[in-house]
Amino acid sequence: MSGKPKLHYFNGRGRMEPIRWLLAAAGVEFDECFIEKKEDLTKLQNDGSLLFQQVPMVEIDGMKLVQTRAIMNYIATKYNLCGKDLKERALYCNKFVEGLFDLNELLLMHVLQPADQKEQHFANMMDKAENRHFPVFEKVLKDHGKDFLVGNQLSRADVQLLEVILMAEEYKPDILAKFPLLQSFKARMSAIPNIKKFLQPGSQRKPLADKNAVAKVMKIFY
Ligand code: P9H
Repeated sequence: MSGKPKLHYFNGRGRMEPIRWLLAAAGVEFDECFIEKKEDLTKLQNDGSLLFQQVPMVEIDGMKLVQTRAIMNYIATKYNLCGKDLKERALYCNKFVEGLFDLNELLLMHVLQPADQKEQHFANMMDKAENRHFPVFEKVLKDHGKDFLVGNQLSRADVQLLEVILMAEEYKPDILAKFPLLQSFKARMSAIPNIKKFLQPGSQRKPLADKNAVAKVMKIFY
């Protein structure tokens, strides 16, 4: 099937944002079908489009794919963004990607925390970013001295690292202060034409959810 992939999700970051990033980095145009209210989700659930009754769901190449990681595995493999061979994929790319998913999960769930848990969640997420995840990637870049995390070519790990760096900076603008190689990585990645385009206003990149956006998500999913 030809045509653009069609992304089914609400009009916000959530679990779809890393998929949007990956498609954008691969230079793939995509359409979005936004879930605005509970009935939109119920309709997708009732028509059998969602294997586990959940979104993200992406229509691509004649398939209706669900599960964030399954969707991203397909896109990354199709567009050669997961290392050049099985070993490179296992030893580097997949491990980096899973570590980045862990940090991404903390960052993306912050807006959904109840008021009385926000402070503790914030401290934990910043601790993990600064003292667990970012030091790993700073060291990887230092040890091999290359421009990209894996095999000296752009991979999904680079795309996901840039995404979480930018998310973490929204919460703490100087979070990269102790990580000079991540600073230059960020500058380098942001200058790649497909990524540069995605970072510009008017792209399909979504903003950090404000109170109203969070309330809308809660009404749809809870
Ligand atoms: N393993 C919204 C904002 C931030 C983070 C998460 C949810 C999980 C995958 C309907 N989908 C609130 O929690 C909404 C998944 C997919 C799967 C869903 C239902 C979520 C959110 C919406 N819920 O990685 O694809 O959790 O469809 O009936 O379970 S996203």
